[in-house]
Amino acid sequence: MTTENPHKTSQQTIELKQASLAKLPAAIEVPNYDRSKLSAGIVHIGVGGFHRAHQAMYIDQLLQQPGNEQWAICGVGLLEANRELAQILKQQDYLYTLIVRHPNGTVENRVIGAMIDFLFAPDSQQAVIDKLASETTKVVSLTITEGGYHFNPATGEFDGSHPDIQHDALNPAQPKTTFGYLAAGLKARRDAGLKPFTVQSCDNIQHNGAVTRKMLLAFIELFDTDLARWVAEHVSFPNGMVDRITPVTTDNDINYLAHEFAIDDRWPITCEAFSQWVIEDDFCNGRPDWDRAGGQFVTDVTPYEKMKIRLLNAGHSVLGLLGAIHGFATIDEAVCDLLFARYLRTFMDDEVTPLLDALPGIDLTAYKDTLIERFSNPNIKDSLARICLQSSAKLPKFLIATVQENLSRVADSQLDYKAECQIELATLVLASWCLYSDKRVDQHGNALEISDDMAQELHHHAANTQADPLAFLAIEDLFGDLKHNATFSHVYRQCIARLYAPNLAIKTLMEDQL
Ligand code: CS2
Repeated sequence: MTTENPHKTSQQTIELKQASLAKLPAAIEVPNYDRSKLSAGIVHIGVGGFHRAHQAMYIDQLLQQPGNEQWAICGVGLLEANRELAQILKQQDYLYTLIVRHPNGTVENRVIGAMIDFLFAPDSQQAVIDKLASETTKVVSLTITEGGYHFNPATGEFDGSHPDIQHDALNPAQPKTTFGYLAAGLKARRDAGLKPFTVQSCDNIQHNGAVTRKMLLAFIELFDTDLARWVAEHVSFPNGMVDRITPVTTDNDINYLAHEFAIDDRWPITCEAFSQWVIEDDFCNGRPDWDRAGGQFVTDVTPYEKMKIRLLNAGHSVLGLLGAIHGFATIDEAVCDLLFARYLRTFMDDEVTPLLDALPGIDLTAYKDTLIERFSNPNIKDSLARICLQSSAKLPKFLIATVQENLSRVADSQLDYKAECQIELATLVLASWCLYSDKRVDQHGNALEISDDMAQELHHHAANTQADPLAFLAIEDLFGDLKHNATFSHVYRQCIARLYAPNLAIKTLMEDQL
């Protein structure tokens, strides 16, 4: 561990590679296990920053304990956008630096050695299927984001309309999507008389295992009912709650390693110190001892995931949307504003906490205190752009579900609902999302980037708000029937009227909602 500028060096830059590990300064921890002895029992699809800060770090911890050599990771990238990552990882022997930044300025730097191969699927389709079909592959884990699961957020049913899903259903031997590859790999195993692998979702979705199972089966049903039956019977899909705040890598991270330690790592990952992984122990073909690396096995992950998604992720969205309209750039900047902090805390206390089950061993007040501390970490520059990215895939589960659950406690059109539930603070966030999608500028007129698969639809509906204040809510796939709920639409209309009034000052509206 180190605090500031500890090992400034004038030496020549060292390229991060297996052969150069021994030359790295002592302040950088390196794998103390023999990577040449490892084999990849895990194939991971979707090697983003989160996977490398979370699951790969857990495996790295495990590999430091003898007897776990079979649990290294082979990464798989399905998207054209992964081409550069594939090249960089290969060049660096799949090594990268994890920069863990504590709130007090302490930094821990560790080279993670858990990944030993990476397959870029667009160039190596058969190699990916062969890897999935290989007997040594025991677990296939996923971080493919909410959108990768193809479910309709309002109904929870499989949505097979994506052109790539349709392609894969028609051409199961030449897949493009995660589901297509999983089906091809599982089919090859069944045909070869092998046991299947476990499919372990590490995405931020409630009941991520059950959702993966339901969507994958619905997809396979489209073209091979026998295979679907076999998968339903033999494959396990454990649910899990994952947590670690991991901002997008920037040049600052690369420059930090170059300037402080003369290390040339082209894709390091920065993350916070906190990390949590709660897993249901349901693996059909063996598993790593995640609990020996800091993970926790439980029989039912439901209350943990609800707590995390409705407090942490929703809290991020509250700060993200309101903060973006205010003109803030990062989460820490937003939460260090006293009004934003109070708004967030009141939202968590009044609108979410009453819906959460008590959890043995978890003190919700302490959990919320810790969240505010984590969000305030000045060394984690988590951009609001990352938080607002793909809001259409996030908000239905993070925030809209909370509003719906609160509303279900009162009869529709009950305008004196406040004794039963609170919805004001979340509603302002949803109305702000409408403004954000409509105007695409902050309150000072600066452009806001909208990166969302539904960007056009969001904009199209939001742009009708002047004519019909409830226009945005017509997107039923996101809002369900909220538009027809008299209690909700009353509060929402008030928010819209104020958000669309001249000289918007979001903080005044926030203050008034409190
Ligand atoms: C964030 C999450 O994407 C988001 O909106 O809330 O990525 C969050 O940082 C992680 O879930 C933390 O575990």
